[in-house]
Amino acid sequence: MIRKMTIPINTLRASTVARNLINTLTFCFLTGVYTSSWAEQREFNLSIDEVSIEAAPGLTNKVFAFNGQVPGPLIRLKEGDDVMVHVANNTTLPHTVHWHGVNQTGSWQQDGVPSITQEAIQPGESYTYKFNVDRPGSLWYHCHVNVWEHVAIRGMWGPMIVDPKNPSALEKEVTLDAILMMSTWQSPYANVYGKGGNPQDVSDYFSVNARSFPFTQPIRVKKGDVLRMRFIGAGDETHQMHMHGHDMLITHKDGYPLTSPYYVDTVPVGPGERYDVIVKMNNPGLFIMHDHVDKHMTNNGASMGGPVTVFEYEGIKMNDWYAWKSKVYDPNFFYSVSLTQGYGLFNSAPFMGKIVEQGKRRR
Ligand SMILES: [Cu+2]
Repeated sequence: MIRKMTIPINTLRASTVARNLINTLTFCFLTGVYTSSWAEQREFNLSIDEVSIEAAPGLTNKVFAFNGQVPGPLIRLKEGDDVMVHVANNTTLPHTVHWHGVNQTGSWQQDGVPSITQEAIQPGESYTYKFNVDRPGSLWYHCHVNVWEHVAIRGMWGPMIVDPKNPSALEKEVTLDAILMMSTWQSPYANVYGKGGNPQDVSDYFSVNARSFPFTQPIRVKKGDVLRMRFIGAGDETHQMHMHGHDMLITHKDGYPLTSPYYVDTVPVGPGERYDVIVKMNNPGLFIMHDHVDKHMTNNGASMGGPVTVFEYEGIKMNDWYAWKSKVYDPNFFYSVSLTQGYGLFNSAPFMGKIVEQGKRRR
């Protein structure tokens, strides 16, 4: 008598998975190709919401905010990952999302440009983007509809950091990471959706991570730290970011590693640009970093404002007259905490705005 043999489905599945894994490992070992075998599938949700943020003293600004915050959430990936992002437009105007720095090889329809690669996502509608992150580095994402308003003065941008498969020796030394997204504001349109950002309009507030001094934050370090700052030109003006007391080694431009990294004390961050700099924190004290376009150091003409931070070394005494003596410290203002937490999408509560009520959305 032949005994009927039954194998539970789960066991079959498990053995198939194990066999595939062994095949993959063998393939990788024999060929040295690790790319596709280790690519992760990552799936995220992004909403676009109408909220207002307090960008500076006296400036409450209505924005179109990814997940209700400006900057938008940090998206952290690894080179080669396959990404799916579901975007829900909860606002009163159309938008798209462009993944700036992703080359969209073989996936040009995912490039997020209205009337070129897709129809804009209408109010109340959703859209799913699928693409492979074929380039590592400091990337970002932003709307591509009426960019002079939505991107320049309405906060539709966020960071997307793609780790390289093979970081340099210096990159491996980094002990502290920070993301600095530069932009400007036009207060006459702060409360008027659908207007602003035209050539005749003048920016009167200037910010890093959507806040102007004193609403910005210090970067707390200790001697021996190796700090990487990723500057992103998210707005419409060039910002000359000048760090006191230290040499900044520019290692990457627009996510690409430089064959000859070079030292600067001022980084020119223009619209769309990204610069990665690595700084050896070896000079204890309190050192400012600020925009050297002097008028950017004001809030609506009043000094001191704008995109300012201070490197506060551990152990340095703060005098009573120090501007940030009583500052409530947010260690994640430059996404420094999120950047230690691996891969995924990271919201940040302090960046969240207040919901703009229905009926008050338009002028
Ligand atoms: Cu938009």
